[in-house]
Amino acid sequence: MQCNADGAALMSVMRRHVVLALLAFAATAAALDVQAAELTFDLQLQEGRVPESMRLIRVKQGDVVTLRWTVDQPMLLHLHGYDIEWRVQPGIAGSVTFTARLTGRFPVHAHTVVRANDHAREDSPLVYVEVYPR
Ligand SMILES: [Cu+2]
Repeated sequence: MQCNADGAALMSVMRRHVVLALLAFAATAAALDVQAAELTFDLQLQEGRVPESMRLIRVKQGDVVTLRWTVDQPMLLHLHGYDIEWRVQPGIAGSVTFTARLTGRFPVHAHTVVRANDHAREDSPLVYVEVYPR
């Protein structure tokens, strides 16, 4: 009988440890969730414009942001401030992923691809990325 009672006490202690471990895990997961999110935005360009409802992208500092573009003409896209450039083509979803380290408001605009590395022509911004402090 004594042996069974000890066994029950031991089980009780073990259960407590499992619960504490689960709580610790949940706390870690919550902390990570507060720190950063992975966000993907789908942007469809038609006749050189993004629909108005998609023109403002709001994220928080530290978020990992993916902009996935569908376009109707080849272009070179440019995220100012972060100075990231990437090429997109019709028929291929062109993505760019970056970590939003800088806060502020950053325009993305297109450099129509006439020749390689043509920077002569800059159109007005397609979208703005707004990065808020966490
Ligand atoms: Cu530019």
